[in-house]
Amino acid sequence: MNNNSKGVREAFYQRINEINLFPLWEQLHNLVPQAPAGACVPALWRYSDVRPHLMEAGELITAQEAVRRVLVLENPALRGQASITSSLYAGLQLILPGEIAPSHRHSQSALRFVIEGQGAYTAVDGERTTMSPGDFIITPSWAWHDHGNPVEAEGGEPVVWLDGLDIPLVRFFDAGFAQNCDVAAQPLSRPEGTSLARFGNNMLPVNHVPGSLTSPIFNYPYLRTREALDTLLRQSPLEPCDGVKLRYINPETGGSPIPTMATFMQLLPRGFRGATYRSTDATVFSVVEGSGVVVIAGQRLSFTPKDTFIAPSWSSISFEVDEECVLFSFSDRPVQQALGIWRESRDPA
Ligand code: GTQ
Repeated sequence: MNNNSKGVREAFYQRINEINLFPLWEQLHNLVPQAPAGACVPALWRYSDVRPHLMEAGELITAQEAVRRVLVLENPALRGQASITSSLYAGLQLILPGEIAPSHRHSQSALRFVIEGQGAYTAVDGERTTMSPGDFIITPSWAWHDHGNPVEAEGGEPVVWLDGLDIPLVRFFDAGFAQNCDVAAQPLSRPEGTSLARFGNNMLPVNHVPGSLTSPIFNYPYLRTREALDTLLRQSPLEPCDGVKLRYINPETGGSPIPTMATFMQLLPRGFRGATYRSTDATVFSVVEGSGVVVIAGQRLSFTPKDTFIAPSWSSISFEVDEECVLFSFSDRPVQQALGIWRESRDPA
């Protein structure tokens, strides 16, 4: 037997395995793949399938006891990891009239995208914002936040939103801290609307000194976003893949509102047949208005309002819709861009 025969090599691998070593050359192609080859698969959650379970959860446990009453959307290929993509977490959170989800803070950044119901609020750093369907709300890393649904004269309604957090990313870095507040609802220091007035009108307070990586706006109201998309649909050429698509920004920097997550809203006009594109940021979509079909890596998925679906990294994606559709989406794009590894490719129309 010469030195490079299979048996001699196997025996060598077994010996070095004893002291936690392995030969790179057996794995190099997996460790440095020619193109993204993650486990994440395309998936769609129909809101009509999830909602009854969420409402049942509302009877099983209070928001107070659960702290956050959320059904987590797990990628079918990443079960047990609380991940919708390899870097991001998503869940549907329910808060019933009269409930408070008590104040806490953590290193993980969160976004909320309101799916159903009126009248709930999120409080962030001493200011409340009332949540309406289609609003995009953020809770910065290490900011105290609580959610509530005060009982109005009419009795109120269940409120549901999509939570997007960078939980898997922070876990990857082993960099997560968390704390509970000693009071359920944090004390308020500013009237509602202050942040939006200060930062949400293409202006900044004259002596403002940027203090964090996260946007000082914490509710980006749907009404304004919708109006911008509608105007652009009538006045500008369509982008062949995206229709009309805008990204949310931190007005201090022009970058993403949250350092770890980019967020987008797009409008697909009636009869839109989109060109195919792909990008390295696996993307979570939430359907705001309209029904249609998305083709992800050759799989046709039909969507209707309030559904959630996911396009994995580097899988081809295109839209085919008969009705006008509005889609919210988020991904880890700013992290990849900061690292210089983000890529995108678009088919010519
Ligand atoms: O609302 O603070 O879905 O801390 C998961 C973890 C929501 C929240 C989640 C959280 C929250």
